[in-house]
Amino acid sequence: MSDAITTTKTGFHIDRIVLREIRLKLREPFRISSGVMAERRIALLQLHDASGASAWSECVAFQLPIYTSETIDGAWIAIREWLAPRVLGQTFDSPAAIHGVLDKNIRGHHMAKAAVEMGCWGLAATVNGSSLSALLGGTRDRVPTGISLGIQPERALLVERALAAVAAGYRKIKIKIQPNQDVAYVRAVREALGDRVGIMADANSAYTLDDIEHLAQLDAFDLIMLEQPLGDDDLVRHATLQRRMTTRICLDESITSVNRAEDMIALQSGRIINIKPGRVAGFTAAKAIHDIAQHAGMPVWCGGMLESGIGRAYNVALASLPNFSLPGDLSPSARYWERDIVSPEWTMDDDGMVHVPRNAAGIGVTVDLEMVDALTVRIEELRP
Ligand code: OSB
Ligand code: MG
Repeated sequence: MSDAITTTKTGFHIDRIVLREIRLKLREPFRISSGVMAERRIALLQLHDASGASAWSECVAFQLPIYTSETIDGAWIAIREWLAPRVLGQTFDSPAAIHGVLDKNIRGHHMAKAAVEMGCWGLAATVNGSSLSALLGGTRDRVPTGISLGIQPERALLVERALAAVAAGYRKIKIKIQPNQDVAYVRAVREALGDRVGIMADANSAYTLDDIEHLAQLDAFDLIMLEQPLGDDDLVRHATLQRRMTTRICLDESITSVNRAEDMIALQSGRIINIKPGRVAGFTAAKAIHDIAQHAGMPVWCGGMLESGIGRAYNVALASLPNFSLPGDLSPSARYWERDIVSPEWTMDDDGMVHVPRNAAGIGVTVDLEMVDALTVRIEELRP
């Protein structure tokens, strides 16, 4: 095994892909400004090569188009009909080649593309005996973790959650906000927590420029950042808002590609980027955005999509790159699920750090196939 880990080849061949949907109940419903989720419908891929090696990946699209336009059902069709056929039966020298293969003349469908593209990174790591983090160029073996707290019906409940999160060791507290549950909620958390830990807010596009003076009130709370206050595709108005606020704006939904990240930097639409590999069509674009931001002196951090332990493995590997300098939304398995589908489950130490599995080949966790089979509601085998 240790011999394999030192191998530097990155080639792989994709024989077949098993596409399935599982349903996994969240321990409690998660509410953002655009909707609420109580259960995750998750598309999982298992990519197989001829030697019998395989790697799992996860499509992060939600059931409903409340975050971006993608949905699990649309992604299912995109993967089966257009994306998987481009890689099945093919040999590739490097997973870095996959992004272009999937992107050519297929618009959008980033989360579907990412599921295939990242699975190829996972397969390359597995076949070639490298950890996903090392294959990607990650440098750290522990990454700091923040928690994203959904919108609560009352301020007191939010404060209670925030205090518990700080006690658990989290390095950053992110508060979901929406009109009428914003300034007073943030103030309550800041008063309860003092300056023990960084606080931020995420609006998931709930505001318009008509709210500019209202949003500027958030400047009073010394937030690390305000995430995606305006439209998901709106870089120009975010620049106007950023000029009016001292709080740094972080873009999430708006950054769908390397070009959008360049545009954000050029237009000064914000000062921080939340990178979710699913949103940008996979690791190749995620790493390119990381590199561009690093060059521009702009911090990035790794967002989350309420992933299972499979998606989390990819996020943790990504977050081990050097410019992921702010804590990611990388909560441990137990924050989301009664039981995760991987072992070991993802955990966080008392210092709020997640350990990057850099000593194992592949994604670093083992999938509990019995559990996944029991949760599967549909399955298709894709062949060349
Ligand atoms: O905007 O980052 C977001 C969850 C669902 C939809 C959008 C977002 C989120 C989160 C959760 O903030 C992050 C996590 O996985 O813990
Ligand atoms: Mg967000």
